Amino acid sequence: MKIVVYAPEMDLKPWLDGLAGRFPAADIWRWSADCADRQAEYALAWSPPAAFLASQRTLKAVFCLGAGVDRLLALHGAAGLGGRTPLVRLDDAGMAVQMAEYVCHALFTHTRQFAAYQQQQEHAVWKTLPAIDRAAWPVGVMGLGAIGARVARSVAAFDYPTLGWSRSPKSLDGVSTFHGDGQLDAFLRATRVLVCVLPLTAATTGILNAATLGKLRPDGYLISTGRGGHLVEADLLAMLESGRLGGATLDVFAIEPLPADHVFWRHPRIQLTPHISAITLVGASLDQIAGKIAAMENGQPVTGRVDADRGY
Ligand code: OXD
Repeated sequence: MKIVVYAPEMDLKPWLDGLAGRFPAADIWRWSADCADRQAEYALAWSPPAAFLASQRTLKAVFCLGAGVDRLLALHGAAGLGGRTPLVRLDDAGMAVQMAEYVCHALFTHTRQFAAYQQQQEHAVWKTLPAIDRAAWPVGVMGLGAIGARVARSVAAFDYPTLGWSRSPKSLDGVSTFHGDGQLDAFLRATRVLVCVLPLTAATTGILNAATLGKLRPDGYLISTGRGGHLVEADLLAMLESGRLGGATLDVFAIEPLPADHVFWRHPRIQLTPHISAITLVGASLDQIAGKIAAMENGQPVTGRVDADRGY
């Protein structure tokens, strides 16, 4: 078996070692432009250059090493692989629990006023701030796939009124669900803390804008961990400026790494992190990928095949 790996932003050694352990007889290599002629049956990739997939002509499948497939899907289509070579995403692989943890942390930091307690500590002030009324903090989660469902269930477990919005109808215990364009307004109007874990597709690009954020309950809050392309940055800044939104926690940006002179870095009402809300776990991901390769070799179907028309 021949397996090629390329993810310029990741340390590839554990991936190559882990694959060698799982497929001792396989020929496994790290792609580079110098060996672009070498043809593989399986590719594992994250944010590769266009030349990577374009150079591969005998692939049986491409595995995406991150949660979001938008960038790889574009290259997959451009390389003419759509239709004949499946692009396969990870099924959770330990990312959903990390995302739930991140979102809950951002939510609690804001609602439980931990920034204010931090300031109190700096001045040795011992003072109890008023308890929160959870009913006044409905949380709406956009995207209810494996990751969004875990996020919504985690938030609901802390008794925050929890809503969820997805493209097609979904039902989740303890979560009021909405779907499709027709129910987006009702979802937004009932939400105060908006969490976006949607995939980035043509339909979701720019979905966090003045019109949608403007429908949130007063003193709303945004937690954005899907993709930077969901957010119209100028609209967020204007809404923070006008006081229409109380703040935001952002993990993803239109341009990554976020340029050092970007206004978000020093904005008093923005908390940000460098795209770490759910880090790909090598062991869990390789276990899944190895299982899927074994299934494909036996002519069995695999889960997580990306639908190019849907965009995820
Ligand atoms: C992603 C990831 O898809 O980090 O953003 O996995």
